[in-house]
Amino acid sequence: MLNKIIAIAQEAGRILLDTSQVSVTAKDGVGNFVTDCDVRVQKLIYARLRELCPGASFIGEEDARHDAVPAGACFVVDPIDGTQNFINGYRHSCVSIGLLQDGSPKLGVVYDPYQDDLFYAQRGKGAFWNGHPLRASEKPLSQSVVLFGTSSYDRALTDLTFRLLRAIFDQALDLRSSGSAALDICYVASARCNVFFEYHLEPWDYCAAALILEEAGGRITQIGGQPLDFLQGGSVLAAGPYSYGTVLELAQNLSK
Ligand code: 2AM
Ligand code: CA
Repeated sequence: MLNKIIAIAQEAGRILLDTSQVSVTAKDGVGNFVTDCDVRVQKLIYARLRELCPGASFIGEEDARHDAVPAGACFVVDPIDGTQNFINGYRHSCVSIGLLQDGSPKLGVVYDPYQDDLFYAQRGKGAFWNGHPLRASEKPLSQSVVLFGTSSYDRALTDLTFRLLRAIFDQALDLRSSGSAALDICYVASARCNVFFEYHLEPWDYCAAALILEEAGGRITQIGGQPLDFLQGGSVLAAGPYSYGTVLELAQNLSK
């Protein structure tokens, strides 16, 4: 099953690499776009996953919302995470395929075709990058490089985002912002960076990467410490085990 899902993510990733002309449609919010390629790649992934696992449900960016996380097997798919990067030719986007079993993540595959970076995990079996085991960084916040997303499509979150960012920056080494939440979380899982946060994301942005980070020994919750929401989406705080608590406390102090 894992190898077949990896092959599907790689097939989808090749389409990102081979696509130079994209037609862009605006969605709700500032800078929220979908391309014809997102739609085409999602259709391909769904068709392949249906062949592999008939009867599975799907949660994805272009689908109608469910009332509850479906029971049984449910794929949570982002055909292109980092759509703005993709539109601009920034070459930092990925395909993300998560699998929930009765609402709990069982498998995650994130593939960046530009770097040929393949991140994957199965619950209880560890996390891997291109075949090598992953371990999240054990550095404290004072030795951390911190990734963040701005939730740019919802400007009501801007003030909160930048207040937390300032509080973190004062205690950390440096900041980065990449435009792909799924890759950001995988970068935390592989200790390329140490912390990621964003005040609003959708389940397909983080479902697969969340399991990869947990299997690499990292922590991932909402910014208030609540478990991730795989139905509605919400905020995300992802970190290594020794920086997670410090950032959680900084976020809690902001809302006092
Ligand atoms: P996308 O590229 O699939 O749109 C940027 O930090 C992150 O925010 C990306 O992972 C991006 O996913 C995500 N994002 C963009 N628009 C969003 C929206 N309307 N709701 C939630 N997440 C979004
Ligand atoms: Ca996304």
